Amino acid sequence: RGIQTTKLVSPIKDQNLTVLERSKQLAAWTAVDQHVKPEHRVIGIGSGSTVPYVVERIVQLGAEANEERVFIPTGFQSKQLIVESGLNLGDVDQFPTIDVTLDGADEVDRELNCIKGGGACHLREKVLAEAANTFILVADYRKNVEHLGTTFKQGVPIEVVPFAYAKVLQNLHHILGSPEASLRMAVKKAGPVVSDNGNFIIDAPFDQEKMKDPFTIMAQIKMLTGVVEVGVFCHMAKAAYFGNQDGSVTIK
Ligand code: ABF
Repeated sequence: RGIQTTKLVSPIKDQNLTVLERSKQLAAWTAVDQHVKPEHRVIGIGSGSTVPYVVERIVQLGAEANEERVFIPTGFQSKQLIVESGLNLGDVDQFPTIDVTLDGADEVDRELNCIKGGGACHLREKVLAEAANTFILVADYRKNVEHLGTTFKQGVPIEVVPFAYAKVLQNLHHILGSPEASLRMAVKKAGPVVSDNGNFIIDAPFDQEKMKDPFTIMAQIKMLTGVVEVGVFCHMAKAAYFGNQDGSVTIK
């Protein structure tokens, strides 16, 4: 598909934010303004540090409309965010069709493929992306890349069932050629990171050439027994919004 990059200059001027935080806010506010429609009743809320600005804007714009809406979280963090913002909380098993889901990303390429899962939430994030009629990415300027694996060096996040993690690691090393794949550990190596689903996370770096074909990487990893979900999302997003350092927003 031909992706057009459009730059908007946002009117937001909040001097209390750092340039990076402001860029996240710009992306989030612009995306909400363009994609959350008055008639939308079911809205998916993703994870990460950009998404709170999505909720901030939704709260600002729609006190009345929000009373009629339900918000579906991708994990513990976004559940807290929804509840603390006074919005109605729902679940995807009650609402398997979502009008629009807005979520962050670790990297987005020129085809709108992305790496997600730096926050260990990519399984639920993919479910909500798939359930949505419209899936929108919001991110700061660091995430806007030509090819995946350019700036996000920790690799492809992979959620695995704990019983299978050693075998999956071995297969990633030997079969898929990711010798540096490793189990993600909690701060101070207190133990493995455990996802909201009770699973472990592996991070698997691949070389630049392999990452140029993200669909194949994703499909090959997903075939490994014990893998629950891969943090590569191919052709799922309708658009991506990146806040820039100069106060503009790039839309892909
Ligand atoms: C989630 O949060 C993830 O899939 C991704 O790992 C991360 C992006 O976070 P941030 O908005 O903090 O860059 O969306």
